[in-house]
Parts: sequence; C-alpha cells; structure tokens
Amino acid sequence: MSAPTDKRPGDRARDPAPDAASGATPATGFGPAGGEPAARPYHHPTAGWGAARSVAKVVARAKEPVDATRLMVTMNHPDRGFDCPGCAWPDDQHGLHLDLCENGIKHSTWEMTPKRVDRDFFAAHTVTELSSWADFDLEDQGRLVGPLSYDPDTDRYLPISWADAFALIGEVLRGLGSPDEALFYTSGRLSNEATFLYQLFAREYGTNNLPDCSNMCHEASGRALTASLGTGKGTVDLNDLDTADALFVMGVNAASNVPRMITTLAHAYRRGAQIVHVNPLVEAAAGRTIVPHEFAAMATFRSTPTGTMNLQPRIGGDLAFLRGVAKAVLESAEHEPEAVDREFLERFTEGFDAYRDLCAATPWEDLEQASGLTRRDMRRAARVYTEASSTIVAWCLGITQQEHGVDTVREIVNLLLLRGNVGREGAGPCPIRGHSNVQGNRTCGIDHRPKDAFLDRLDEVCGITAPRAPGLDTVHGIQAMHEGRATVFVGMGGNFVRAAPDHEYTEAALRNCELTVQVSTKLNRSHLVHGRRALILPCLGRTEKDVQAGGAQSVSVEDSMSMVHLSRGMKRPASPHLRSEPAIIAGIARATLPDSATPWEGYVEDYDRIRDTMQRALDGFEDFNRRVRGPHGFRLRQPARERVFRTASGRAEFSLAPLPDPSPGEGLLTLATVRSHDQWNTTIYSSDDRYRGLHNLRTVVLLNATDMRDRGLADLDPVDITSIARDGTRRTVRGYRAVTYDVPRGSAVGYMPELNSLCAIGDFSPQSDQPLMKHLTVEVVAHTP
Ligand SMILES: Nc1nc2c(c(=O)[nH]1)N[C@H]1C(S)=C(S)[C@@H](COP(=O)(O)OP(=O)(O)OC[C@H]3O[C@@H](n4cnc5c(=O)[nH]c(N)nc54)[C@H](O)[C@@H]3O)O[C@H]1N2
Ligand SMILES: Nc1nc2c(c(=O)[nH]1)N[C@H]1C(S)=C(S)[C@@H](COP(=O)(O)OP(=O)(O)OC[C@H]3O[C@@H](n4cnc5c(=O)[nH]c(N)nc54)[C@H](O)[C@@H]3O)O[C@H]1N2
Ligand SMILES: [Mo]
Repeated sequence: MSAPTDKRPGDRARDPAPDAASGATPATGFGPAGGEPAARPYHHPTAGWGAARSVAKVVARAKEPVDATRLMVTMNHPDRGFDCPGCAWPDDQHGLHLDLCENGIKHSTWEMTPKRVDRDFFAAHTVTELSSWADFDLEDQGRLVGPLSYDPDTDRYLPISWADAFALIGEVLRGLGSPDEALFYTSGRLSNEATFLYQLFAREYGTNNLPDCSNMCHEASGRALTASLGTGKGTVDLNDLDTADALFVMGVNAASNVPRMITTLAHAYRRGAQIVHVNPLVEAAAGRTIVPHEFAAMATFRSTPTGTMNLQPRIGGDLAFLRGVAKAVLESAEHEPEAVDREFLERFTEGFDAYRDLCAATPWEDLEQASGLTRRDMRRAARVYTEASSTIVAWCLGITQQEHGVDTVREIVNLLLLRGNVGREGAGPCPIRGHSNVQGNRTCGIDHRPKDAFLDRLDEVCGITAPRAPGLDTVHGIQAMHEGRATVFVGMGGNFVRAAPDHEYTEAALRNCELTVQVSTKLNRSHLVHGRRALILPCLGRTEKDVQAGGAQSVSVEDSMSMVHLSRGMKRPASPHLRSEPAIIAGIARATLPDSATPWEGYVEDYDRIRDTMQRALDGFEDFNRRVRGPHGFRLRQPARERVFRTASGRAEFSLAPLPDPSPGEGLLTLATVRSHDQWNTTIYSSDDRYRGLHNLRTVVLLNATDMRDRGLADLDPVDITSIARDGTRRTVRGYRAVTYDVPRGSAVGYMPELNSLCAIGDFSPQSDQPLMKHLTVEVVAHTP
C-alpha cells in the first residue's frame, strides 16, 4: 500500500519549523489548514455534542469505526483490554467500565489509522522536502511499517533490516570513547517492562544518561515531595478524592488534559465538597462540564458544575498565594486553636515554628504583589480550607514548569501539614501526572540521578556493575550534544526536537550527533532533524497484539495514584515487520553488549520473566506476576500515606522558601505555554481550542484587555513576540495574533510546542532543572512586516 503521494501536503503555504533567529514564523499555524481564524473567548461551550462530533471526526479520519467502537468497550477494562495511552488519571474502581473520554478515544484511534508510511513514500520524498511539511502532515501519513536508515547520498530514508539496524547501533555505541557520550531518552508511554529493560541496558552499557519527558513535566513535584515527605509521588487515591471535603485544583486544564478527573470533580460537587480552582485562566473545569462517561447528559446538554470558587493568580504567583492562605490559617489559629492540627504537627513534622514565624513576618502587601490576588481572596481560600475536615491539593504543569516549582510544591505540602492533611482519608497531595506511564517509568528505573540503594540492588539481582555517577537530564543532555560531549541520541518514543525547549538550539544539537535513533509509531519532526547517521525503528503501539515466542504478551503501567495494572493490545499490528519495544531494546542490547550476562532473548520470549526479575530488583513489586493479574492490579506501597516519612529527620519537613517576585518588569509580560483542547503534546489534531473559544488559530497570544489597550491592539491583530532570556539573548516569533482574554494583567498565554522556540536552553529552574515553559519573559508588539 502506498501513501497518497499525489496529495502533496508540502504544497500548502506553511512553515512548520519556525526559524526563531530569522523570525520567519508565519501566522499559518501548524495543524491542519483551513478557514479563517476566529476567537470567541470568555465562552466555554460545554462538552456536549461538540465532544461527540469531535470524536466522530477523528474516528472517521481513522476509518475504523468498528474497531473504534470495540476499543471504547475494552479500553481501561479491569480484566481485559489495553490501558488508555492518554493521560495517567486512574481508572474508576467501581466498575465504571465506560469511564473514557473524548481525548482518550482520539488518542487511541490516532494510533489505529489504516494509513501507512512505507518504502514508496520514502522513495518519493527527500528528508529536505519532508522538512518543509507541517507537523500535522507528517503524522497524518500514518503508521511506520519497517526499520529505516538515512542515506546521505540520496537524502532519503531507505529500508534496512532489523539485524543491520541493531548492528549499526552496536558498532557506534561500542566505538564511543565513553558510554556517557550516549543519551537514552524516554517519553512517558513506555511500559514498565520495556522501561526496566531500557534502564538495565543503559546501566549495563555504563551510563545513567536517562533523560525523560519528566524532566520537562513533573520533575519539580518529585523533588519537592521527596524533600518534604520522603516520597516522590502523591499519596491520595480515588477513594480519597471521593471523600475529601475540599479540593484545590491548581495549574491544570482538566477538561482538556485530564478529562476523567471531571468525573471526580462532578461527584465531589454533587456531594457538597468545595472545589477551588487556582489558575490565571478560568478553564472549562472551573465552571460546568460534561462528565465524560455520562452519554445521556451529553445528549441533553446537561452539564454539571465542577467548581465552587475561582482564583486567578498571576503566572508564577502560586507560592505567594499558598503562603497567604497559610498566613491566614495561622492568624485564625490564634483565636481558633483547632484551625491547625497541633497533635499532628508535634508528632509528625519538623520545622513548624520557623514556618509559622516566616508566615507572620511576610507582609500581606508582599503576598498580594507576588500572587496578584487580594488578601481577601487568600482569606476566603483559607476559610474553605479550615472549614474542611479533609483537603486534597491537586496540581499540574502550571505549578511545576516554573522557576520556583520545587518551592511551590513544597509550599503546597506546608499548607497540607498545618491541618494534618497527609496520611489520612480524603486528604493529601495529588500531583496530576501527564503521560500514561510517566510515573511507572521513574518507579522502574528511568532516573538520571538514581539512588545508590537502587543501583546496589540492581547490580546484585542482574549481575551488572551500574555506574554511580549521575547522568544527564533533558536540558543538560541537549547542551552536551550541542557541545559535542554526547554524540548518540536514542529516543524511546516521543518527539524530542519539538517537545524540548529552544528549537533552534536543540535542532543544532541533534544534527551534531554521530547517530540518532528514534523508536516511534508515526513519522514526526524528530526523524527529520537527525545526526550524521540516523535510524527510525517502528514499534507496536499500546492497542496492538504483542505476540512473542511464549505467546501473546501483556505489559504493565502505573497510573498517577500508584496503581499498577496490565495492558494488553487486541488489534492486529499495523505491519508484520513491527517489533515490540522490549524486543527492540533487547536487539540493541545484544548488538552492543555481545558478552552480556542478561538473558535478553529469554526476556522477550515471555514478559513474565522480566516481571520475575523486576520483583526482585524493585521495591513493592513482590509477587508481581500474580498481583498484576488481579482485576485492578495492585497499589504500590506509599509510606507517606501511613505517615512514615523517609526524610532525613524521619518527619514531614516544612520548607522555608524565600518569596519570589514573579513580576516580569516594566513593559514586559510573563508567558505560559499550554496545550489546546485538540492536541496531544506535539501531536496536533486540529487548530481549534473549543473550550477557550478559539477556532483555526494556533499562532495566538492571549492577553489581558489592559495589556491589549496599552499596546494599541485589537482582537486578531498580528503581533511579534520576543522572549528575553536570562543571558540577555532574544528570540522572536512573528505574525502571531493577539486575542483579549480573561488573564491577569502582565500574564500572557500561547501554545506549545510552537512557542518552544522562545524558551532559551539556559532558562531552566535551578531547583528542578525544568525548562521555564510556563515562565518566559516576553515583549509583545504590533507586527512589523
Ligand atoms: N488531551 C491531552 N491530554 C493531555 C496532554 C495533551 O497534550 N493533550 N498532555 C499530557 C501531559 S504529558 C501532561 S504533563 C498533562 C498536562 O496537563 P496541564 O497541566 O493541564 O497542561 P497545560 O495545557 O500545559 O496547562 C497548564 C495549565 O496551567 C495553567 N497555568 C499556567 N501558568 C500558571 C501559573 O503560574 N499558576 C497556575 N496556578 N496555573 C498556571 C494554564 O492556564 C493551564 O490551565 O496533560 C496530559 N494530558
Ligand atoms: N513549551 C512547552 N514544551 C513542553 C511542555 C509545555 O507545557 N510547554 N510540556 C512538556 C511535557 S509535560 C512533556 S511530557 C513533553 C512531551 O514530550 P514527548 O513525550 O517527547 O512528546 P509526545 O508529543 O508525547 O510524543 C509523541 C510521539 O511519540 C511517538 N509515539 C506514540 N505512541 C508511541 C508508542 O507507543 N511507542 C513509541 N515508541 N512511540 C510512540 C509518536 O511517534 C509521536 O510522534 O513535552 C514537554 N514540552
Ligand atoms: Mo507531561
């Protein structure tokens, strides 16, 4: 089957690779083309027929309505079917088999397309030509069907056998001066089993260079929770969310990015819980939303409220907001002693007195200035908090992709500790993880800073000698490639050149490599921005049957709430030449480490054998093969949930962060990059953002009415956006459209990944090493042609 080469998507006017240096970014957008841009902000059309229509469109595009319908009944099913490859929100445990969402369906059918990008396609298009296509058009060609190798003479990808591909990787890796010259990236969809093999291979080979998407996502949460509570994860489960009196929902666009959380919020509202949304934007979930599985409601447009209070801090203002709430709670405690949980504070925490003094010493004026909220707002939130007998604080990227992300997550914990809201029913911290298995990746060893205890055990169980020196994360890995210190990049999933900051710098870094290897399901820009030698290795997707010598295999994943369960694909693979991720890792390992003591082939024959090793090497995986086959799998032990705090002091530790001043400076704005409703990270399904009222418009910046007026801008006026990096360098995108939106003054919002070109490689948080994707300092001016 040949790709529709007559379609010539490259013909349409577009420029998918914004050239920040020359400022050549056009206003045409990166998604599918068509129609005039339109904006009807302040308008939250609730998910109703809109959602149904949107799903229908994607399912129709996939041309597999039967499979898509079957998919809906098997996805997230407790004892058969595959785990939704979308977000990491847990499955409903009460037999709600149809707890699925518009975006999960879109995401799964995206993988099930009947289109194929085969050898004829690559024969017809050079890499240079493909580089001029939009990201949407690249992925829209369909599934990759066989391994490919870049041929510099013809500037084309040519078919290569699996054996030759593995041999090439082995030869290059064995020839490096040091294993630390190679980077092994993971995007958060890799199964636990593949993850375990991947990190085992990297460490047996000799490096901890395991950058992952977490380095751009929830690294701050992991570090903060470890410092405060001695665990890198949240402590709550769905039962807690069903019993909490108050929920604080911070820095997340739940209706688009964690749609099944809406089910939880609607239940909470109906039983009378308070739901406080803290977000510079009033997102759809802060109002009324359709509960994903309530099809009857969808048909009758019956929406459910999912919020009781809205607070709009300035971008980066959350730490000050949280401290203001804590200050108000502590003020109340002076005349209402029960406002804080004295017994808990004395028995389980460290540093309370110093924290109380810090709050008392911080003037309200400073808190108002830094948060962008009034003291009245902060007192109102404190009232909700003190009146609730149990409280959960949930958060996502609005909190973590900030310079002070770690301090802010620790401040969330400080606030929870004041009322003993950790380690009891209905209470605790709840980071909302992104990719479906990003939490499992860390649990199973993807960590560039592994603990010695983890490595000691890995060495003993697997008979290797893992290196002890810390490895490189995403930002430092890119810098190493740029400077020639790293020369091999292996991407296990993901679309690294688009997801990473500073497109121009990152692209130069990858082009500087000796070898780039991308293990992928679909064509994407990371295949076109490659090293001197380059391979594309196509793999099975989560929806597909994985049959090995030992029969049909299942893999496991861990959700946001530490539940580990099996996932089994049921679709015929997109091509007989695809290999599973464990098989690809084993192939690379065998070619690189001919004398390896690891039974790579045995592991691939039967994934139970990988799990048998994992249960000996990893904490909490005892009896893995049996327990994972239970109806909902099993929950990993969470010591902090039992009030066991594995910190230096053995107690939950208060932090004493200085109050940051997040104001951008005179005439400047703080820009946060976010996702639209119709995208999955670097995959754009359409140029619409339904809940935010934007249509056919991705090259957009949302501004406060006063900021628009100050710049003499009217809606949809073209503007140029220039970021000012810490080192003074400037990056510009041109011809974007400004749209008036309900955001605080001084705050601006636009879309990732287009705007990643504005995020300088050096602008990362010193606390988490995360790029400041929600905290760019920018200047927005009327466009000059
Ligand atoms: N459909 C869909 N689902 C997804 C994804 C997807 O791309 N598409 N991506 C997945 C991944 S990997 C992740 S990590 C998650 C991401 O899920 P989200 O965290 O919802 O991702 P963003 O779209 O980046 O939105 C961040 C939110 O933070 C708010 N925000 C920005 N700055 C601040 C701030 O300073 N303070 C506060 N309080 N809020 C702020 C923005 O207004 C926005 O609502 O979603 C996952 N689920
Ligand atoms: N400016 C800005 N940048 C950001 C963010 C932001 O908010 N703002 N968010 C960051 C965050 S939170 C994250 S998590 C990263 C995401 O970064 P990545 O995880 O690197 O990017 P994705 O877009 O999720 O990856 C999509 C690609 O994965 C491949 N793929 C899909 N399914 C499979 C599979 O089953 N196996 C394999 N091997 N490959 C598969 C497909 O080829 C597809 O093109 O982006 C980060 N970048
Ligand atoms: Mo993420």
